[in-house]
Amino acid sequence: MSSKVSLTRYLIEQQRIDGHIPSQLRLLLEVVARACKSISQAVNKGALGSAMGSAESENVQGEVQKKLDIIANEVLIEANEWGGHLAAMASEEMDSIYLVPNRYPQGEYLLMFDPLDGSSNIDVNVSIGTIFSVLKKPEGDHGVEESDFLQPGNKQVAAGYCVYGPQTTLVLTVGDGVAMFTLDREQGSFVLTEEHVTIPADTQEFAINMSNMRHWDEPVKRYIGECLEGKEGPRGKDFNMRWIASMVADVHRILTRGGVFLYPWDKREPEKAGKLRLMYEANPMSWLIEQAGGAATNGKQRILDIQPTKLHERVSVMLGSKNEVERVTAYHAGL
Ligand code: P6P
Repeated sequence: MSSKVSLTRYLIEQQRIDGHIPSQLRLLLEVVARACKSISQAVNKGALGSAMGSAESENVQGEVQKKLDIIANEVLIEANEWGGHLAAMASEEMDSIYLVPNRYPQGEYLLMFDPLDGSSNIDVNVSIGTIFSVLKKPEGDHGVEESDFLQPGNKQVAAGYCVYGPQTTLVLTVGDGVAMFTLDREQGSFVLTEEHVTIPADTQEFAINMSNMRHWDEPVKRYIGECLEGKEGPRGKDFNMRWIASMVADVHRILTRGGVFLYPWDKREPEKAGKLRLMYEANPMSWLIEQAGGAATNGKQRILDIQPTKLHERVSVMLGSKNEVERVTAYHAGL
């Protein structure tokens, strides 16, 4: 019988192979995975639990919070604050950073997360997920400040998400490819179900919210317009479209079968660089996509090279199958 490889065993064996996972980082990833299991349980209860609906409050993004947004945020904070592996955390649901209380040992890592991405889908039973990104705290014995988090995505030491769909699947990279772990509810543990995930360089499937078409910049209108022209147009092939309005679910599909995802800047709020957040949505997802052989840009530069200036800054996102991302990026350069 083929023995199942648990998340713990995978992390230990990976550490032996390439030393990418020091013990404190392994502890961090296992704690985050355990927190995702708890969030999955709360999400799966649905209307049978007491966590559905709006929390009648707004987050720093000005978005109405769902009860589960707040619960997921609290689960991640409580799971991680005492372990001694973290110095501080940051979340889409919190205005400022969260310092590990002095009563707990301080660690060397910074954890950022969107505790429940796509939460507008909760009440209609569509897949949602948790996205997380891990940085190292900069050297020095100063206390942690918000500026310590403002590192480009190419400084991440781990990144991943957990998608709460027909299966609960944890997807992870520490810089040596992408691995997927499916929650075995009978055993209560994540089991390795895919590793060395790769995305085909070409695709015939794009993901974008078409209702915003009239607001897009010309290069995006040109790119999507050519996809819509199909076989008769310059692309010479037909395209299919998907939009789940849950980045985790759309990215999971792309990691599973290829595709291209776009949430570009548009004219509705021209002062904002885009809708999605750089630090805890675009950066972790872009690293996963690149580790699987794809590409991720903001139309002008590699997302992972963007130097952040604010914790909750937004960014235009184009990611997925390499040849498609390179094409839409070239259109932004007028090519
Ligand atoms: P729209 C969810 O709110 C989210 O942040 C992403 O997960 C998703 O891709 C996007 O916004 C959906 O945005 O404008 O289509 O509802």
